Amino acid sequence: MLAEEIKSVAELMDRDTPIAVLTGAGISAESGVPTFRGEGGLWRQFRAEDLATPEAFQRDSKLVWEWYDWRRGLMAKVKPNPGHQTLARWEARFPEFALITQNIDGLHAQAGSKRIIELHGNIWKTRCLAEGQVSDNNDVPLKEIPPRCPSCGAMLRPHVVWFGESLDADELDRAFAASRRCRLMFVVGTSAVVHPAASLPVIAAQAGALVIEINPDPTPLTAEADFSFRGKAGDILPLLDQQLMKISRD
Ligand code: BV8
Repeated sequence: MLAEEIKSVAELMDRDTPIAVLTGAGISAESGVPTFRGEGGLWRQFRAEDLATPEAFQRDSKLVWEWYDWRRGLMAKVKPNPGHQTLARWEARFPEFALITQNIDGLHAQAGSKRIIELHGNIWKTRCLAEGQVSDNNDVPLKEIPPRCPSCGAMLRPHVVWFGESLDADELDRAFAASRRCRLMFVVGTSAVVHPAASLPVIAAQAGALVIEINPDPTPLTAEADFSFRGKAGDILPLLDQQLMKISRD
């Protein structure tokens, strides 16, 4: 069954097929990054939804920065896994390939992906609350909490999208366009509950794309997916890649 499904999907992946991939925290799970809603998704007694909000930052910027500093410490120790690496290879193989991620861990870029639509920002970037400029910051641990803008002294915030905040309009437009354009939409390692990201596979399907889900657990998207691989990203993506290589050799 799995081998046939892998073969069927690989046979759909011609070089000129426009492909879009939406990834979530699950693709980084095998690298050791805790997911949001799985075990280890908690931090002290808090949930992500309690801390990743402008209200939480307003109320206690030090606590929110401590959480991000802890996550940055974790993410600094982990490496991309074969799931990330396969997607970086596919970007080079398929002329029309869009990688859309909800993740802020930077692992797709570390794996070699160049064109990444980061829907929810990036944990390795800060933004000045006064001037708005975005800077890279890879200090682990942070030199001071909360960090301050070196040019104006105002407090910095993580350059990520919190619950209740709008996503960057350009990034979101690129994600919608890629979802409408693609003929295959892979949905890898997401519980498909956070919007507007969770609407992208629906938009793709409505535009005529086939949706392929890769997730050890079923999600609200499973019923809509044309293929649903009950497996880990680090296993299924390399299996698809091996089949692709086999087909191009034959
Ligand atoms: C917005 C950055 C307009 C910060 C994040 C009701 C309906 C629709 C929407 C809403 C609603 N109520 C509220 C909303 C809006 C809200 C939302 O969607 N809430 C949800 C919880 C219902 N959305 C927003 O607020 C968004 N903004 O809508 O703007 C607006 C403006 C003003 C007022 C209202 C609306 C902003 C959302 C962005 C939030 N920021 N991250 C940070 O990370 O610190 S979201 C956060 O969750 C991460 O980005 C994460 O990626 C994302 C989604 O989670 P997943 O990636 O799916 O991770 P999760 O742990 O859930 O699942 C992991 C999956 O992997 C599981 O399925 C597991 O089985 C699987 N897995 C595990 N191991 C593996 C694996 N898969 C493959 N391989 C493995 N080895």
